[in-house]
Amino acid sequence: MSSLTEKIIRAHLVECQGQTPSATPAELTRGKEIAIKIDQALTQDATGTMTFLEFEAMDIPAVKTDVAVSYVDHNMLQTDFRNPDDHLYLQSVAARFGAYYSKPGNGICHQVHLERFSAPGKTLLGGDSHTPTCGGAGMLAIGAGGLDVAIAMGGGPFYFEMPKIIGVRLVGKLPEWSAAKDVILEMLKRLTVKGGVGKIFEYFGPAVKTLSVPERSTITNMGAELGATTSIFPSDETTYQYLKMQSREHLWVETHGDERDSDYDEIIEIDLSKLEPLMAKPHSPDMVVPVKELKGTKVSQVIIGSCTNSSFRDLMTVATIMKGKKVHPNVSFAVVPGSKQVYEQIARNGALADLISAGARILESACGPCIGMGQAPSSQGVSVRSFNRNFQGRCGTPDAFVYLTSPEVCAACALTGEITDPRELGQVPKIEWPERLAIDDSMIIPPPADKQSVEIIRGPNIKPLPEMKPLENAFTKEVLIKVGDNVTTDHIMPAGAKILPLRSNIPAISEFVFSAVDPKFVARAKEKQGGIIVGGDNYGQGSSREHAAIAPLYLGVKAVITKKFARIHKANLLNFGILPLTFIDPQDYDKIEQGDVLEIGGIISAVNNGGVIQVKNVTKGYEFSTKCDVTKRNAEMLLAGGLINLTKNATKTVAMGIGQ
Ligand code: MIC
Ligand code: SF4
Repeated sequence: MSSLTEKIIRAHLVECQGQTPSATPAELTRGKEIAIKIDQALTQDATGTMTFLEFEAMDIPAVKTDVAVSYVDHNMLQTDFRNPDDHLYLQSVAARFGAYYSKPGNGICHQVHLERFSAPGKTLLGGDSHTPTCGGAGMLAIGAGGLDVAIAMGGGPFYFEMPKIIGVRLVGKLPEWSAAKDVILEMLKRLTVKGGVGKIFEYFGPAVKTLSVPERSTITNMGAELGATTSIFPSDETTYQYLKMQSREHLWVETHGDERDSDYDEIIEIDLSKLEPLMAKPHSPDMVVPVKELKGTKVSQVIIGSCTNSSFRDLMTVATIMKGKKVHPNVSFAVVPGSKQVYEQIARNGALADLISAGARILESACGPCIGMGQAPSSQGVSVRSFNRNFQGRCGTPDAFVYLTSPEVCAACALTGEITDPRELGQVPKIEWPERLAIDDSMIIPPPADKQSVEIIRGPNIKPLPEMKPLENAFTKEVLIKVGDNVTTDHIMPAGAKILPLRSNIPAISEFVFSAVDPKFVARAKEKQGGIIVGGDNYGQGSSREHAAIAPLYLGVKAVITKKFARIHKANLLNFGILPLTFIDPQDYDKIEQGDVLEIGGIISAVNNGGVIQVKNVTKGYEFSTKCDVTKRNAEMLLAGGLINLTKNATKTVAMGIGQ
């Protein structure tokens, strides 16, 4: 008897606290390291070029997961040679090593993966924080740094700390005009952006059957904003119908937990019938309030899209609301279909014409405005989006105000030009689902039979990884920057139309580290020849981008001291040999200032023993204690200067766990 999460983990368990699991069921102690076998891997272009460069460095002839897909969906503007260079590299490297290649235009990785590859009961590791989207189809789907994905593609297991399993019991039924988005916004309201750190949310209960798979996926997708390791739904009759519609019903298996309260570390209950339309205010996904509280706020832009809400269900809902009506004159209204499949369907059934006629600007199927690739709002503009992240500046306009909400609320705002509760619109749209779709996978290129003969194409935008040095036992360095709680990887290493195309070029992208937070950071880091970053709680939340570790490393950052790290970012720091330290007494955070010189010694033995490291604040003349909370495996790679260095040693495959 156990939760669904534990069942899937046990079926994939490769290592538990350093031991190979034996016939007796292993104790899945919360917070202790486990390793699981990965069945499927996904990459996307913005993190994927690094991932494949790392994969190449491993000298493994072909990917070993059952399925590996290289998607192109982030860097699509092609304003110069950089993006197309990346695309060519990704297409050729996927063919060379046996991964599928999803061409630009085929859609957002998570939406396409859900449609075409998701398989209940299987594990998926993706180089993108919203990989849990496929949890809506009963997969244990986890986002990770690119190097961890490269290792999984090479057949190595994925190591992580066993999270707590939180059961989310859903009861009741969503009222008219409330949506799955309101379920996850309610979770964010209750738990905040750090409430899911070290946790997996497992949804269960009588209301699960009232939600379609894309609706479930909206919820699991945005579990990333809670900081959760992942979120998962059971696989049931609804999952079967979804897979049947995709002509993939042969992959269906029924999966569920035993739904006893004792199977979970904690239970949260949400009565769907009590949920009203909700909205997250600027500049954090947990600033959630009822839409009616914001009624009347003038809106200049509305966008439907992103991996959270761009499914057939979402676009049909919006098209049905907009049919025969016109977008408000002061609103720029954009629609970004999540995949070619969705786009083609709404084109064939006429819904696209309804959207165009209403005044929508239709964009190609991609991440687009969600990651600041176009459609930046005007100065101080108010943008209402069906997306998942509204960190300040992410949209491309630093002083714009981005609100996150359901497609229903977006449509209502587009029509009225102000924040509007959709319940004012009257009759709720009814969506007809096709029983089966005409499937066209022509934009997913399978690997060729003669992989070995494929030549990998490397344009000038593809630069090799910088060299990493073994960890020093002691150093004295300045605090280059001190930041507060919930700092995101978008703050550390921004994206957007100007910076995203540099993802394959670490020297070039490192010029933008912390650029929106402190434009002088890079010059200071160079002048001081590196230093230390001090952060608050949940440091490094958000995106999985490794660049938030590699680019600071390139600038000479040796240690990051925080109150607490977000999961993926800490793993990325370890993978690239930056020392992650946490304050033992959080009050020591308050005493440090930017510019303080810190002396850190006795590092090697402390890292080896998972111990305490004393830090001397030379400027202010006091000492404080920090903890380097790492496993034996982490310690080895930290000392070697990161996982790539470790694997360059003779013990290559053993260090990665590949072939075990
Ligand atoms: C995001 O939504 O922030 C991204 C862009 O998809 C990132 C990945 C990246 O930085 O390339 C993510 O969520 O991991
Ligand atoms: Fe793309 Fe936005 Fe989803 Fe990230 S959150 S994968 S940028 S659509």
